[in-house]
Amino acid sequence: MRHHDVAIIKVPFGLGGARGGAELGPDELITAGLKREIASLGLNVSKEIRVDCPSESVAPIERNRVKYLSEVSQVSERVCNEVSGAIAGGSFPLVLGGDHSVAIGSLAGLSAHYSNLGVIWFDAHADLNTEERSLSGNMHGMSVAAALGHSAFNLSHIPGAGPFVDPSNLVYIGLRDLDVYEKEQIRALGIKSFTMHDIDRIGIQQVVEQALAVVGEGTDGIHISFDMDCLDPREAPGVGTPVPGGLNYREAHFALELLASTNRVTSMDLVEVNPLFDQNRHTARLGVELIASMLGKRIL
Ligand code: 4U7
Ligand code: MN
Ligand code: MN
Ligand code: MN
Repeated sequence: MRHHDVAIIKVPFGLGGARGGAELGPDELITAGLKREIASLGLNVSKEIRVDCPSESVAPIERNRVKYLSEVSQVSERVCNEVSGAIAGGSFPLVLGGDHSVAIGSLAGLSAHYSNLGVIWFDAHADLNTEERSLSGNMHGMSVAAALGHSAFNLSHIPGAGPFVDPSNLVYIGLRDLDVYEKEQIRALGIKSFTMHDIDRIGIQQVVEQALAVVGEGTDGIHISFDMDCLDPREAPGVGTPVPGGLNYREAHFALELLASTNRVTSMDLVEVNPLFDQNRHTARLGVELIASMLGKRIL
């Protein structure tokens, strides 16, 4: 880690998700010992921000296409400002979700500081749906589309905000549940994707090294967006949209350890911890451990 200061940005928002509970994620991660873990790495929590999030719709839910668009927009704008402020203050922004729609704000905030940002998206899903093409209307499945500027979702009123990411600087790791439209998009845009099949075939080390070759080349920052559902549900049951056949415990840690050792990662989201489906705080504790690996924790 190049940074000594970590800004914890808690985003207790769940309206972008498929089912409630992700809004409880940030507090659960804190309770599971996140700050202790960061301190034991010799790092300093420079600030701990709690983004004010709506918990129920103020307008009637738009049921047909996209759910809670105005709430997601509001939260995105706030997260964008906090992430941008953290970077301006010299801290490593650590965004705690919340459902994955919070990443729209992260990427918007980052785009004000990086002209060529690399992004590694750890997820069972590609989150590439648009309002038009989504089968669920849930915005946590649209964050990448929003960041690529494909969605009607528009944050251009936020100073400095994007289209935030170039598809050639984006890599997926852990994919195993894609909608037809998402598959078409991945092919059409040529997004480098390491599915579970690829991880089985070449191993997580090769996957991360090849991913780094894509996001590390000519980029001025690397953002990790880590959806806990990239893990196998046996490792991480406490998520809103579990999919069998995911990363195991050591694969997830090893991937983040390898990324940490490059000293090139400049920000991270950890999202989709859903305490309502967790067992004995297992997923939150694993989330804390994985953040520690990303922040440079070594076994020896
Ligand atoms: B997550 C889904 F249809 N693709 O759009 C959708 F399968 O942030 C899932 O990765 C989205 O957890 C999952 O609703 C979003 C579905
Ligand atoms: Mn999600
Ligand atoms: Mn996701
Ligand atoms: Mn997912």
